[in-house]
Amino acid sequence: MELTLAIIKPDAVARNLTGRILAHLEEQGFRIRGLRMMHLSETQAREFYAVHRERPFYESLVRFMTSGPVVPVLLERENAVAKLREVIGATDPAEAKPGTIRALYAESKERNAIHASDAPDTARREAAFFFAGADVLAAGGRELV
Ligand code: 3AN
Repeated sequence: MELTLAIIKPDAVARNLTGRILAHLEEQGFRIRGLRMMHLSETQAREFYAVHRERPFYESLVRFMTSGPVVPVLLERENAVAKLREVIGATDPAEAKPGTIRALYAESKERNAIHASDAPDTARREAAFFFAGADVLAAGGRELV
């Protein structure tokens, strides 16, 4: 079993899609092992997306990710990292395969409903960014990092 991190982004939370997206993830075989709702500070958003700080969309991305509440979700499944990337679909909803979360719910490349860790080492770092200790109901109560 593997853990990965999803974040339901401000566009999807504002449009009342949180429950539908969580149900979609559960239907795809993920177990929810941690769940929060929070409003990211600018500092947190900048740190979380630091890998993109040289990209032209960085400032806009930080503004968007701090524009309203988000729902970080710790998910467990076999092959969770790769499977979640498949289930969310391409960054640009116009290119996302039919039936993926972004094809169903994303509005644009930026307002694209959900984040998912892109590799196992990123997943460990991103999961630890939001979840620690008693917040983690991972199988057998095992440590996250
Ligand atoms: P993904 O979320 O599919 O892993 P990344 O890591 O390339 O995509 O980008 C992180 C986030 O930055 C995206 N989820 C999206 O919100 C935003 N983003 C990426 N590319 C663009 C773009 N060309 N224009 C605006 N926002 C973008």
